[in-house]
Amino acid sequence: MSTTAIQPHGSHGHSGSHGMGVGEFVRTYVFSLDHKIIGLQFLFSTLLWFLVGGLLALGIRWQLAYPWHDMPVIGRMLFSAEGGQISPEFYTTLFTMHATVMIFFVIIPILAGAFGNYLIPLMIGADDMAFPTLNMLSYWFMWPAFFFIGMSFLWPPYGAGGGWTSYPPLSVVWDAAPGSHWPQTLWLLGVTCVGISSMLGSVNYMTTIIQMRAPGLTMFRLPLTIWAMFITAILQAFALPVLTAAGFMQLTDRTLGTGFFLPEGLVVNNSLPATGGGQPILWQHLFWFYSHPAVYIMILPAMGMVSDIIACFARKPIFGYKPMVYSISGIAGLGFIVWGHHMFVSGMNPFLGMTFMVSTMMIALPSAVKVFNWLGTIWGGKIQFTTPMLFALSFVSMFIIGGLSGIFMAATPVDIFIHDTYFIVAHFHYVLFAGTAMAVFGSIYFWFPKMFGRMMDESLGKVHFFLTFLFLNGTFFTMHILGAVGFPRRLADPYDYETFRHLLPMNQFMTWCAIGMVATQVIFAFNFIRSIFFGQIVGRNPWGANSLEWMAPSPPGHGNFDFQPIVYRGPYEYGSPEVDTDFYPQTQPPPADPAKRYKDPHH
Ligand code: HEM
Ligand SMILES: [Cu+2]
Repeated sequence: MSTTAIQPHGSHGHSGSHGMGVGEFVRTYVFSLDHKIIGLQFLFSTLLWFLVGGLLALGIRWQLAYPWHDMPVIGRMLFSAEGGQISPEFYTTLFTMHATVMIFFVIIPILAGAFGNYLIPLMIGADDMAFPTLNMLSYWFMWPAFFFIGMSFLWPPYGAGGGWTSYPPLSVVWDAAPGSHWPQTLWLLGVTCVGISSMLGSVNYMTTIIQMRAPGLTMFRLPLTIWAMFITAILQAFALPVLTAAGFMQLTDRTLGTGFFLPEGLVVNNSLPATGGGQPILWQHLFWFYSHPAVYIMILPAMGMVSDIIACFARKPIFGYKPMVYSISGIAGLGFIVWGHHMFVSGMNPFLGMTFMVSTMMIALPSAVKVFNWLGTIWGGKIQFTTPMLFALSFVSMFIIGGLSGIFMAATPVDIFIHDTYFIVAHFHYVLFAGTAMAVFGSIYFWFPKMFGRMMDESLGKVHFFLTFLFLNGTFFTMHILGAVGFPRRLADPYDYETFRHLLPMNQFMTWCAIGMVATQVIFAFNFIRSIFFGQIVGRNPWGANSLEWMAPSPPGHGNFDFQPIVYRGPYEYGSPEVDTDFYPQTQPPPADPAKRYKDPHH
């Protein structure tokens, strides 16, 4: 392993809580500039929001399985006025808040905020981010967002109900959704703050990855996690300003009487809105110009992390490293020209619809390259079925299901039939929950020993994996069947329509699977919290991995490395003939004796 000892950075931050004043505690753990602490702050906050989002989902599921039945226990607490039942207005708030929380407060910030922050400097051999203060701000901008969304939810009587997509005119006309007067405005402010937070993060990630790589770490020696974070940061930097500007326009439509998104002569609730002359469809274009790339912001980092986990536990080099990099870039590039596939039924010109259809289908190509390369990596490997590996393998297989349903929907004639049905809900839960969330779990189990210097319990981890996997398929696979027969999304009582009444038992099955899935997460929470304090203590590199973060102490001190890392090769040299171990750290110098060096037979 490499060498030159360097002075660790300024000594503050080397924990040891005794003798630490309040000011120092606040500087070290609250307004910290250290990327690791900021990453953990993001991790803890997003895991808490994950719990909130999960409970909101159970509220939705309760109504779909037992419409207008009293909700056990919590019903009386939450809506005593309605006799413990969910009202149609509250149902609207429930699905709006569930999606908002999961997308803007869980998936996006856990990938970029938690893992991006924690891993980028460590995996590139740097001591911190390029702009630590900006980094701290990016976390603290989440708090106004938490506050605004919390207020928007709790504001009596119902909270925001415009859906996570906030389509006008519903979202612009005051009180178009009952009681959404203030909550919708607060919702917009909240989402704007998340946008600012992400933007501060992405500028920092791009600069850090370009500028601060350790000596010898060329771009094509970067772990795929870092490539994915890099491309995601670029996606964010180009897509986000559009959403932020559009959100701002919606705010002024609501508060200052502009008319960007309201058509002329619109009548809502028997009153004529004062402004008009705008275009509701304009919002859809602007929103999806951000939010389609955003679905890749919600999966590319997961794909990167899964690649690292799979190579490590197959004990083999990643199959097709460069094609992987090019497909991440290809997915990101194509992601900018497909947004119209969310709008096939908006009345757009059919020719335009066709270009969106074709470009969307093209995304299947780089996606398939990635799946193929993951399979190629596993093929013939010495697979170790650790908990992180199980989650990573589940990511790959579930992403295949989610990707395939995406290709169905990309075909305009098919989508006209299934748009706004549970088929769509099935699709995005396969990519976002069965995909990204499972990758996040795998990554937590994988990098936990680095973060806390202790292991999570493997047996509990496997129980957590198998139950989650079972219940998630029970919940989400069934949605395809519902969707195929037209069961509508976002409706408090689809059974108003006689055609859907026979689907009630299927919905009850899904609801019990969903309850099982949320309950299973108690095992995870227990394991996570217990392991922070009592998990088995580990050294620097418990999994026998190659990338730089595993060369730093576990957990790394302030400034990360206690030596200057020098990089000799890429991160995937597992099973190399040059060494006796089946891994070959990026910092380990090649054998001194040239005869022992491996010669590529193709050169
Ligand atoms: C092979 C790749 C994919 C294709 C071809 C595809 C295609 C589509 C299409 C055509 C729709 C619109 C359907 C409709 O509303 O009628 C859609 C919706 C959606 N997709 Fe995908 N998709 C793909 C991958 C992904 C991934 C990777 C994610 C997230 C990680 C994702 C998340 C979503 C979400 C959240 C929606 C629904 C948004 C909403 O209406 O609320 N998709 N997808
Ligand atoms: Cu899309």
